[in-house]
Parts: sequence; structure tokens; C-alpha cells
Amino acid sequence: MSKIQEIAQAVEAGKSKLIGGLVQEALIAGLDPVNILNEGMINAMSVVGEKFQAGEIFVPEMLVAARTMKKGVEVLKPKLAAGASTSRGKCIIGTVHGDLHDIGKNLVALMIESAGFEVIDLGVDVSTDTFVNALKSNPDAKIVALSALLTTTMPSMKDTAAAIKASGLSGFKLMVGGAPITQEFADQIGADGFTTDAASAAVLAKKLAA
Ligand code: B1M
Repeated sequence: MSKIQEIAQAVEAGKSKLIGGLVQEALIAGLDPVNILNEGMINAMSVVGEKFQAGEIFVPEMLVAARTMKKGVEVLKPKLAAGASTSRGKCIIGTVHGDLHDIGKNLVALMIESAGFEVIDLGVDVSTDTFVNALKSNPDAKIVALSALLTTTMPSMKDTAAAIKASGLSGFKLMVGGAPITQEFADQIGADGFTTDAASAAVLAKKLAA
């Protein structure tokens, strides 16, 4: 079994005590950190999602898989975020109200930070008021980034986008993403940009802030 397969299996099975060592071993063996993330951990989370949908596993198993992935990402972080500086301005990011998923949002935050932004991470289940207040407290923010993982929280994203527009604040760009989000939905809610993954989110943030 390859090291990547071992990592994927550890994430799927929620082996949180093993994951750090496995990721270290993969890095020492010279494997690409982005491959470890994508092929090892993100793919494993998709399998976890499929098993949940099929009723083969339940929320507690999803939770331990998520915890395991987070531990693995901690080990990868220094490799993924090399060269961070804060010269591109501020980015306010959060997962919208009602939504507790943060692994993807954290990866997006990490990549945007490593692209040179100062990231203000509001966390998960972030209310529209919290987003608007963060923007008021940081009128120099260049980017507001919204994440949603549930079809049921897409309306929260829409409400947040509407509240931000209604606040009359300006000088920033709004970008959105997350598994159920599409370019069509992003256009509908008036977002300035949409991407499907963390790496392209960082590229988009740079483009929007330029
Ligand atoms: Co949840 N969950 N979950 N879950 N969960 C999904 C999302 C689901 C698809 C699983 C499934 O059924 N197949 C499903 C949603 C179905 C739907 O709405 N269509 C689901 C469900 C139903 C639920 C609950 C309702 C289950 C329940 O309680 N009955 C519940 C909801 C809780 C809530 O939020 N209110 C729930 C709970 C949880 C846990 C708490 C147990 C846990 C989250 C732990 C955590 O995040 N700290 C969890 C997990 C782990 C998952 C899966 C298995 C994995 C998510 C993940 O971390 N993926 C997920 C299945 C799946 O994704 N295949 C599932 C890895 C991560 C790197 O990818 O988050 O997609 P992702 O992020 C990507 C892109 O989306 C993108 O870039 C990221 C990196 O490449 N991206 C952006 C994300 N944000 C972006 C922002 C951008 C740009 C790109 O710009 C701003």
C-alpha cells in the first residue's frame, strides 16, 4: 500500500493518533504536500461523505474523520503556507450561519494567507451581523470570503451577501465557495467571484484584490 493510501485509510477510519506520523513520513519520503492533501485527505473525506450518505456510517464517524484530517493538515500547514506575507490587504472569511463545516474554509484561509493576505477568520456558523460588523471594523478589507457546505445553508449565504450589499460598505470584493455552490448561484447572489477549491480561491483573491 502506498503512503498516500495509508493516509487516506487513516482519515477514513478516524485514526487521529496515527495521521501526524503518516503525513510526516510522506513528507520525508519527498511526496508533494498538495498531493498528500488532495489524493490522501480530501479524497478520503469524499469517501466518508459517500458512506454517510449511504447510511454506512453516522455523524460521530464523520466527526472523527474530520478531526483526523485536521490533525493531518496541521502537519502539512508549514509546507502549504510557505512564503506568507501581509502585503495584499485583509481578507475576512467565515462559514455562513447554520453551517459548522470548517475544514474547507480553513484550507481556503490558509491558501489565501499564504498568497499574502492578512486573514480575519470569523469561524463557523457566522451570522450576517457578524460579517457586516467585521467589515465595519475593517473598512480597508479587500476581500470577504463566504463558505457553505450544505444546500440548506445556501440561503444563509444569499442573506449574508444581501446584508453586506445593503450595508452600503464598499471597497471590497465578495467571493464565495463550498461544495454545493455553483457559478450560477454566485451570480444570482451578486458575488464578485466563485471557485471550487482552496488553491484557486487564493488565485481568485489575488485577482479580485489587484
Ligand atoms: Co457534514 N455534510 N453534515 N459534517 N460533511 C457533508 C457536507 C455532506 C455532503 C455529506 C453527505 O451527505 N454526502 C452532507 C451535505 C448534503 C447537502 O447539503 N447536500 C452533510 C450533512 C448532511 C451534514 C449534517 C446535516 C449531518 C447531520 O447532522 N445529519 C451535519 C450538519 C451540521 C451543520 O453544519 N449544521 C453535518 C455535520 C458534519 C460534521 C460536524 C460531523 C463534520 C464537519 C466537521 C468540520 O468541518 N469541522 C462533517 C463532515 C466532515 C462532512 C464531509 C464528510 C466532509 C467535509 C469536508 O471537510 N471535506 C462532507 C462530505 C463531502 O464533502 N464529501 C459532509 C473536505 C474539505 C477539504 O472539502 O469542505 O468541500 P470542502 O472544501 C473545499 C471546497 O468546497 C472549496 O475548497 C475547499 C478545499 O479545496 N471551498 C471553497 C470551501 N469553501 C470555499 C470558499 C471559497 C472557495 C472555495 O471561497 C470563499
